[in-house]
Amino acid sequence: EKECEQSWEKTDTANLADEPSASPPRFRESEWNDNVGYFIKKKLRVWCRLPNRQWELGQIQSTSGEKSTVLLLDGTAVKVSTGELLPANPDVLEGVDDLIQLSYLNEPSVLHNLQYRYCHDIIYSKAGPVLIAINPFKDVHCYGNDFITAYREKLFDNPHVFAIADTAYNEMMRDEVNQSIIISGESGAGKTETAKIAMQYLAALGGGSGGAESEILQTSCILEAFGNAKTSRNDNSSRFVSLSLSLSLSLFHLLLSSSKQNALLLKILYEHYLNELIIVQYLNELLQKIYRSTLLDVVQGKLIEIHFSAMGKICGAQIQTCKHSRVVQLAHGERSYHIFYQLCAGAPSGLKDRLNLKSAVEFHYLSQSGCLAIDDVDDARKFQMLMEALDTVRLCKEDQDNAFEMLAAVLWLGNISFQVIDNENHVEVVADEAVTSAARLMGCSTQDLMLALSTHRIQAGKDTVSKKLTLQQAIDTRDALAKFLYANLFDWLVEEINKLLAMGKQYTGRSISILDIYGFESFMKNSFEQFCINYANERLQQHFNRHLFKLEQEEYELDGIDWTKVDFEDNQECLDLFEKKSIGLISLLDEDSNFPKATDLTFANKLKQHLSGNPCFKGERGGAFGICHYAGEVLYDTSGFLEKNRDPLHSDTIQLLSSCSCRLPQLFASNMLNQFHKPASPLHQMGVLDPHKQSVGTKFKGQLFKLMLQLETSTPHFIRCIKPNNKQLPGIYEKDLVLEQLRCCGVLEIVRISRSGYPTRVTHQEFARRWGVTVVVI
Ligand code: AD9
Ligand code: MG
Repeated sequence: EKECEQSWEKTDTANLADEPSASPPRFRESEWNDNVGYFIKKKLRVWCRLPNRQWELGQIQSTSGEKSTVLLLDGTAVKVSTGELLPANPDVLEGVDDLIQLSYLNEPSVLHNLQYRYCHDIIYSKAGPVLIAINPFKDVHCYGNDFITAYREKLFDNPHVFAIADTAYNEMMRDEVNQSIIISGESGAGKTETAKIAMQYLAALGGGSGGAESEILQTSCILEAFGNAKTSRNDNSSRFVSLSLSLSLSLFHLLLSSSKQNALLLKILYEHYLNELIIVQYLNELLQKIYRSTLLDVVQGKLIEIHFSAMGKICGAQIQTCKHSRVVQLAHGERSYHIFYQLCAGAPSGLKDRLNLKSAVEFHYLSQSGCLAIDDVDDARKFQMLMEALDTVRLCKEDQDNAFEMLAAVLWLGNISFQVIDNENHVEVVADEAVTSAARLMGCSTQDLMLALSTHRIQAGKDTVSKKLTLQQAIDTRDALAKFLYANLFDWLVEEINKLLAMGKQYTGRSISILDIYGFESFMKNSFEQFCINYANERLQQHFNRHLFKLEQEEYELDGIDWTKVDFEDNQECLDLFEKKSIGLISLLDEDSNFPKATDLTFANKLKQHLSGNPCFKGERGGAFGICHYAGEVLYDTSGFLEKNRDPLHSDTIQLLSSCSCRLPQLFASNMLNQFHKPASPLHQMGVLDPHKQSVGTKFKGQLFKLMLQLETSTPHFIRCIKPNNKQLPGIYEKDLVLEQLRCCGVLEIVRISRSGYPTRVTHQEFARRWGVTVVVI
């Protein structure tokens, strides 16, 4: 807090409410040199960049040639070149709600304005149409029912998530167009909290139709237990990494069945333009024409879609998520999904006995990272809350028990160990408590499980030959089984909740989707997981750019407005790097994943060979490569890339699961088998898509594609969450860190566009509908 306050001691904040008309005339920053004299005469404040690159406030005392003497707030005088000065805004503009209102729009002014507000616990600001939310890392007391009422009744109009949710709601009701609230930001910036705050508001607003709203709010608790984990960046980080089958396939099927022409056109588009949003728009139009609706079923990250009745009452919700890979391996200091620790700490004794549960430290998957607890979090208490939430969404006791059995099975699988039996490193499973418990919980015989984890059956002509696995192969098989069970459990749970949320309700098609997508990540060591996460963020960034820069400016030009184009960072090159057919990162990865002799190192070399021409790619020594993302450069380590992309699960394991007597393993296995035995669709026959060969990376690309499709059919509202420090502590505002985040989401450019653009817009039809006069001739 102290750090925050110091810089403001000498600033006059008393006349915040004054008319901003007292501000000097705006001039372009390029005209600054001509106006220095004016600043001296009027004793106006300036930003002065010191040798340590930090900007400080001061007043110009004198100027000679290229140098100016500036008196800083702390009384020291410094001599700097005039190029190191920028105009500061007058006191009356201190802490304005919307950055648009600033007379001088330079980086230090924007940073200062946000910092000023942050120090006064005002964490929300506007940058034109975008809401900026700076994570307070403490309770800022602005989410109570009194605030909800005040925003609803328009007594408050200062920036807030509630105000965004209110606008989305009103626009949905008024224009009958679906809305989306897209929340982005780095890991730990506050996206999930913001999504919950938006849900809280919408639930309050649309409540009153039989308790659907409380069910919806309770889903957060369940999703977080199963989908979130502690990482080094965030104690409650959302870890939804997609491994599931691309549902965009079903979209293609639908379209194909509609017309042959469309199919051909699609094929061409797919082959040439998959990395362009053109196809998304095209599909959209097609969809709207053919079905008069949008498809609302897939996604990755987390998308909560809240449905409203024509009267604006909540009539249900659907959650879309995707699967993860955080069960078997953890970095030091991180945790696996919260639910495991909650179950170990909070299960009542009867359940504990049935599952043969021990404390978390005794399970290898949990103890390996040296981190079992999170400060100030009581896992046992959280488990009680989870049980209550499961009851609220009406998941029956039997299903709850089945789910807990699967969790315990995963934990016991992790404790299974192997014993080397010959000098070729072949192994047998150690027959101990771990394997018997895992087998019992899954509902198979211990013998079968031991066999499935230590041998691999191969079809040789008509005979089946059984081959023993090496230690590493056996460990991989065990881990793949654990991951498979967990990923399927999560999907099953979400599906069950969706069914319960939809039960007995008629959807009107009106909805507000809240997208909370995992943030951009850059660690010391970045692997396949970060690769997927950052790719998703890159796609979302393009959606953001398109709506706030490209479309907006195109509209001004179309309307013939005299308009100087504002440049923005286009990230198309980076997306091409990922998506380009045959020579994109994903294609090259697929190619090597299917090539038995390829290694992580040969993969890295192949990338260097093919991608060095793309300015966003940086070949590094050894098995590493760098990507220049919109948010900064990230160095990736290829070790494990090929394996993670292949997602190995032997048919032996699937067979084992189908033979289990417990319901869930059986169900998971049959889902898996169904996927393989689906009749080939026309697109597959055309050779456009082949789900049998789809790798993790390609499926992920398909899911993202579908997400963009859904977002493109709704009116977007953007919230940018900012992380003010890496310590997860309140009151610390690290300017460089904030600036980096503001830069990479183009806040300054958005403000520039918004303040010279239209304040609002409606089409002729909308205008006529809202304000038109009906003439009745009698
Ligand atoms: V990640 O990409 O899932 O790793 P998020 O979702 O961006 O990340 P999250 O919402 O989990 O971050 O926020 C991190 C922590 O910041 C929370 O656990 C809270 O302790 C804290 N936070 C975030 N927003 C608020 C807020 N509006 N008020 C109080 C907040 N605390
Ligand atoms: Mg999150």
